[in-house]
Amino acid sequence: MTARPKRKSKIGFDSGPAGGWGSARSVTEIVLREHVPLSGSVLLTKQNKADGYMCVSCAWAKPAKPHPLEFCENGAKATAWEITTRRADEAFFFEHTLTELEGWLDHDLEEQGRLTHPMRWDSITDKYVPISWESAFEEIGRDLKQFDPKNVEFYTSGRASLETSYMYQLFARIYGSNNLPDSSNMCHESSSVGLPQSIGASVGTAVLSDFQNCDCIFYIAQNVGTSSPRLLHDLQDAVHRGVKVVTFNLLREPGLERFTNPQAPMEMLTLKETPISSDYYQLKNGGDIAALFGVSKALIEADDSLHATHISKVAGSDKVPADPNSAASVAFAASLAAADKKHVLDHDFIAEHTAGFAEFAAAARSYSWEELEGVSGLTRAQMTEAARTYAASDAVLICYGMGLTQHVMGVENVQMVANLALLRGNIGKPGANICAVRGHSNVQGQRTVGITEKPDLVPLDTLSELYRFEPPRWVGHTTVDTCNAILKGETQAFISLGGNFIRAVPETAAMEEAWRKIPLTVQIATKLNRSHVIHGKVAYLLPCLGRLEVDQQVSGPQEVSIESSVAQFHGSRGRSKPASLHLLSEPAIVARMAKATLTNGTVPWDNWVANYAEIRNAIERTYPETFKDFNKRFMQPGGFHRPVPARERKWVTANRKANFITPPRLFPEFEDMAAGENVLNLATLRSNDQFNTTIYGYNDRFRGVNGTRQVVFVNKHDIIRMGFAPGDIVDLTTGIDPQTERKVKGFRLVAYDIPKGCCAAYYPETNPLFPLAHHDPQAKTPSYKLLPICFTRSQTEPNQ
Ligand SMILES: Nc1nc2c(c(=O)[nH]1)N[C@H]1C(S)=C(S)[C@@H](COP(=O)(O)OP(=O)(O)OC[C@H]3O[C@@H](n4cnc5c(=O)[nH]c(N)nc54)[C@H](O)[C@@H]3O)O[C@H]1N2
Ligand SMILES: Nc1nc2c(c(=O)[nH]1)N[C@H]1C(S)=C(S)[C@@H](COP(=O)(O)OP(=O)(O)OC[C@H]3O[C@@H](n4cnc5c(=O)[nH]c(N)nc54)[C@H](O)[C@@H]3O)O[C@H]1N2
Ligand SMILES: [Mo]
Repeated sequence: MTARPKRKSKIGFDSGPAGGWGSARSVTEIVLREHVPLSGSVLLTKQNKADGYMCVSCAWAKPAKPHPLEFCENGAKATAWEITTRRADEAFFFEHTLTELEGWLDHDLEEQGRLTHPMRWDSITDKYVPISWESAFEEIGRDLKQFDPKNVEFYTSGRASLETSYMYQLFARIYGSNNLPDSSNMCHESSSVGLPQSIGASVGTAVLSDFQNCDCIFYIAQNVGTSSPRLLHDLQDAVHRGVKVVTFNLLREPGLERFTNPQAPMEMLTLKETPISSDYYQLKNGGDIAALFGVSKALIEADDSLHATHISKVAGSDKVPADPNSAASVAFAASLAAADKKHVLDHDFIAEHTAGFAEFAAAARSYSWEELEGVSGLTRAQMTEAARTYAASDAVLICYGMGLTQHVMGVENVQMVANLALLRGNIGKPGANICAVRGHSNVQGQRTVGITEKPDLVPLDTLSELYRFEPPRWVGHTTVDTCNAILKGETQAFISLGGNFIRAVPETAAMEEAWRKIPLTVQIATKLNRSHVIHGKVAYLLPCLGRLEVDQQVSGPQEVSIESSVAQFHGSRGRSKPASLHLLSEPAIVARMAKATLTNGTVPWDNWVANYAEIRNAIERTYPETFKDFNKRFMQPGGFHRPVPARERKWVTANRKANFITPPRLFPEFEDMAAGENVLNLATLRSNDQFNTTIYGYNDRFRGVNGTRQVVFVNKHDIIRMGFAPGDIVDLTTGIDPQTERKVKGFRLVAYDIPKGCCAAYYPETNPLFPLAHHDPQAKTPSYKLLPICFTRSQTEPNQ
């Protein structure tokens, strides 16, 4: 391969609205660059349709009545990336040693195109060389039989279908392992741990129609324009109905400010923009507990004051005891008086459905406004204003994303969302629900069919009965536990169903070294990435069909299914010609690996692969309520809903109530913090030109960055205070746990609209900074949105 081109970086702030012509141009560019055949553009008309395929990008809902083109800029990019005509074939691997490929950037590895042939690493030449499928499975099975199942990891990235995921967890469990770490452990695990305690649901309660029934949306810590652009249509429609969108975000994300629908010709021609957020509260990262406490405090105190007014009225005095110190609270009190409100809180709902209110209200009252302002970065007036909007609405939908979950206090962040909802009964009624905006296209569904390290979330007795084996009952490894096991040298095999584990996890440097010592790594993948070029002592790279491709089996072309962010199941039928004749489908790979490994003969693996409807029948037998009439319903327009009891106000918690859960503090306490002026709190972000560790390109048009990702966004005052100038090149080091030096070099300082004390940079380039132990203690979700880091002048030029 010719030398990697040096990219020209340009940083400016000319970002237009989300969508619009910028979006159309960005799609065209990637379609041309990936040499997508014309049929590929036709393929896009089938995206997210009942008779088509479900996009491999994000997990946003697929409406029953789709738009003529139900795809977005980033969905189109993901499609182009998968159906590219580029190939990382045998010739490519013949040319390059893996040591050489280690020097390549993430983008350059994946840009080689689709993997075409099963490969095994050859230690003599240091290259991946072709191997037959038969030999690969035989050898992997032989090795797995030798290992202790407790030391084998079965990782899943959130793209694999329900069918594949069900088979994969069954394989792991019959083999004897509950080590089923998945990308969700790094993503919405804080929701999966926090929401069950609060409302007895492990997923959000929202349905798509809530966007049509709400009169206000609180939109917290999610970057809709980049991460789930189709959701912009739902927001836009809501805004057109007069719904207020109240946003809390570290950054002023263009997608949350204004949107031009790239699929509406008149909007494109007239450059008509829809403003999205009616109120935009830019807060510090890690400031959400304080901000939501502020909103709650304003609500609770306004309710207290109405109550006091009522009592004084009854007692003959008419004085309104509004706080004279705050114009916002006076205005809030006046608006309540004008509307002749007796209450701000929904006391009936609180009394009938909840527990823990008194403690929560006492905590909200006890925090001073100064404390809440200091931690959140918002003013009292802003928090009170948000409370007023909240109180004026009958049905509030609360959406949130990674800016809440990826924190040391991620579980508490999520529980604050539930607390806010419970104050006014904003859950389980039309328009009022919690919407956890999920990441990978089937990350939610994988959990539903048993991909979890927690055995109590799986119907083990049913599995045992159906397949006559004794499932392991011990608690398996999360992603963080898996990293610890790898670092300790305990892991004997790592099987990866998609993903790019060592790039996605924290502690990159130590993980890469430990990764090389794993006796066996098996990667099932579509594209080459760093978790493949750095590899175990014995390593296989097994290429699979993507979801967009025709999956031909004995009984004919197959469909698969997925679950969206709003707990709807959908069928998906591949349409595109497979990238290579040698590819196997994911179900086929899992089945053949299982057959080569297991002695238990009770699973009809071959029948399942011959006809995936049989796998769906098995899923239905395992989860009869959730998947009732699975095969009949999964291809219907709009899919079908999974029952979520909290949506019906049935609380499947220990006390059968929805619980207010009071966070013990507003902000995490960091031990061993570096002293000094040059410490800022880092949040890691996605650009508009990436899907996780897949880097499509080096532009982030929304943030005005072109040709580089090696940047750190900092408030201009902080840049100057630290003795730098915008454009200076800096090194970043981790500001906690100083015993281990963690550093990334050569980042350009970009003066940016971000609160003082905070900074932001792209993932995965900054993952070497994250200590493995820096995670939420309950959910073990890494704190990717909050890490103190230090800045020093660099001697290194940016490598992009
Ligand atoms: N194009 C594209 N789409 C994707 C992905 C992708 O990489 N690219 N990834 C997919 C996956 S797996 C996931 S999980 C989702 C991720 O989608 P998001 O949930 O949007 O996650 P991020 O892109 O990491 O950005 C989080 C947002 O939180 C804000 N933020 C950061 N820290 C804080 C904080 O402490 N408080 C508040 N209030 N805001 C904060 C950031 O400014 C940013 O706007 O997207 C999915 N979709
Ligand atoms: N610092 C920091 N780190 C983070 C995050 C962050 O915000 N900040 N976000 C975290 C989050 S939310 C997530 S979800 C994880 C993501 O972690 P992962 O899910 O492990 O990573 P991805 O980048 O999504 O995986 C990309 C690879 O998946 C493979 N692939 C793509 N499609 C298919 C397919 O159809 N089948 C198979 N078998 N393989 C396929 C390709 O080989 C591709 O290279 O990263 C986490 N890491
Ligand atoms: Mo994610």
